[in-house]
Amino acid sequence: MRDPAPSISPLAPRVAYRPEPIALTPTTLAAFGFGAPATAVDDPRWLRVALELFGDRVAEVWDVGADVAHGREGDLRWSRGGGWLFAAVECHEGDHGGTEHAARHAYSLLSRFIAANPERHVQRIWNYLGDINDGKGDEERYKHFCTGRIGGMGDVFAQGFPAATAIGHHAGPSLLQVYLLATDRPGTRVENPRQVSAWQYPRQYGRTPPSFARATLLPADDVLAISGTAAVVGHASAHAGDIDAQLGETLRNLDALLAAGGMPAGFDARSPLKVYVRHAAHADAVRSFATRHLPDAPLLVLHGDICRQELLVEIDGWRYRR
Ligand code: 3EB
Repeated sequence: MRDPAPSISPLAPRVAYRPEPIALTPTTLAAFGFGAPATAVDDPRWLRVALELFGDRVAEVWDVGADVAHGREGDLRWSRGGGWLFAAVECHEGDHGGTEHAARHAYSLLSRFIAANPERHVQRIWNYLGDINDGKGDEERYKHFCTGRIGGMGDVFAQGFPAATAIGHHAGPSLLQVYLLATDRPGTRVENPRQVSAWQYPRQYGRTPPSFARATLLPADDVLAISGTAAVVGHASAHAGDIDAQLGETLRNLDALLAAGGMPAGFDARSPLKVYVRHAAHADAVRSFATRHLPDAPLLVLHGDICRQELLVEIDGWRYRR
């Protein structure tokens, strides 16, 4: 006789990069295109992130190996299956009275939706806004975003912040895109011993410190979801103006995060990564760094602004144990 279906948790979503166009299947939780539309896909699980790709047109696909339901509610779209939940909000700052209020709106919608669902443990969240470094000092748009984000987070984030990415796109100042991965069981937050936790950054970085964890170990401990990671040591930006030195420092931070999360060392074929590059002229430097130091990692290179003006590059992604 066959064993009954095991009651252990389903595996984390598998993340893959595939040439566009892609077909969404019944077990696709979410899929992402990048840059200007090539293919129109009318499905709540499909999101076109407003960042241009360097290189061939590739989509990112999350598969949960279980049937997925999906729908839309106003600015929010969602999907769920196998204990995992994807939710995304796209809105326009002009409809909400600016960056801070749009961020508060997006996070309020997401936190209210999450609180009403069994998949209420937010593990990972991505934020893309336009002209992220515009504005001086405390008036920088990223800093307004940070204030609106914490204002909209609500109780579902009170247990601890998820891992996150916040990057500037070049599709105009108005569009805000926020999407997340949540699950029905808690994960484990991981901080980087080389870095001050973001929520403890000193006042010089803004009134509202950024609310994110450096990484989360997803339930079942089989994958580390890695936040946007840059050349930040302690709380300071290192190697201003030097792309190669920032890449080296970023990789030291990533290695330290793997160790802190109890993951095997190194980034191999089980480590899909994304590199966000501020200046198009640095894309080649990123490629040659990756060829030398990350030869086996599936890699997307995207054109995006990092939330501190002096930072030229940031890397995020996943590290699967097996
Ligand atoms: C840093 O280490 C770089 O505001 O959600 C990285 C990842 C950064 C996420 C965020 C910001 C965020 O502070 C910036």
